[in-house]
Amino acid sequence: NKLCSLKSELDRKELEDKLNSEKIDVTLPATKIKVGCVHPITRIINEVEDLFISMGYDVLEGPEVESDLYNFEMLNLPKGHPARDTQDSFYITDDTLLRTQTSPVQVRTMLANTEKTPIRVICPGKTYRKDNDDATHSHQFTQIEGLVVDENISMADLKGTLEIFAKKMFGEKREIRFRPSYFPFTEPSIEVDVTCFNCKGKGCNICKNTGWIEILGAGMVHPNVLNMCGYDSNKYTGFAFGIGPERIAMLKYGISDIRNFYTNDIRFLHEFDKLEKED
Ligand code: 2NM
Repeated sequence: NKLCSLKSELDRKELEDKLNSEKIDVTLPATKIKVGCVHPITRIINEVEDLFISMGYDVLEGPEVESDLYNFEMLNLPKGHPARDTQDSFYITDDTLLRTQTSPVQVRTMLANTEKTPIRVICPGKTYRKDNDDATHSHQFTQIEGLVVDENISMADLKGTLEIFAKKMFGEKREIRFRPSYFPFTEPSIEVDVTCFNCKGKGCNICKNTGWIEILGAGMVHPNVLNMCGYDSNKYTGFAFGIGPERIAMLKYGISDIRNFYTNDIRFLHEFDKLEKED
């Protein structure tokens, strides 16, 4: 009997020791787990994709290593054109290079569409140009190019589309204006301004006191491009536009140096984490 009570006393002590040593303070703060966040450029691309998908566009991607034919020739930039200078592009061989824009994806789309059904696409992705990096230039950047081809597509369709884009990205009260410009692959070509979202048109340092900010380039697809891509330019017309997500992000978030997007300073990237949570 003495043994029995000794045993139960020892068992009790063992349990007590175990409970004491394995005590968990449930009031202690949890160990913080570091989580990543969406890159600001990816945020812009996602936002633009969502908008155009809601308007019935498809999102298409294509190769970053392109042929000279699709990157230049088919876009009405014949051999000898200054933009084709080897000084400006990353050539890999005589006729392959890192794409300088995402329009070769649209060339591929038109060529593949033998049925000539209406095309409504945006093509986001990485692009490359042999620039010296500074506050406003990066040798690798991103683009979102849009293309609509069908019968009876006009400049008015382009204007309505870009107005919706400007309002979505910069606020419902924004207005846009077209200025004549030049691109080899569009005719006529335009540059698009939006009324300044900062000063609402009064004039400030963002809009350089003009009340307007340039946001993108666009135009009606050049008949040469349509014809080379297998379309009868007498029957079909189209519009195209090129958006620079870096530029949109710099304007929207007030970032003055493009290199911030590519140096991957965690403190910079996490600034956008806060915005993410507001969504
Ligand atoms: C821009 C400006 C104007 C453009 C043209 C084409 C294509 F393939 F249809 F010919 N894609 N994108 C275009 C037109 C791009 O970027 C500033």
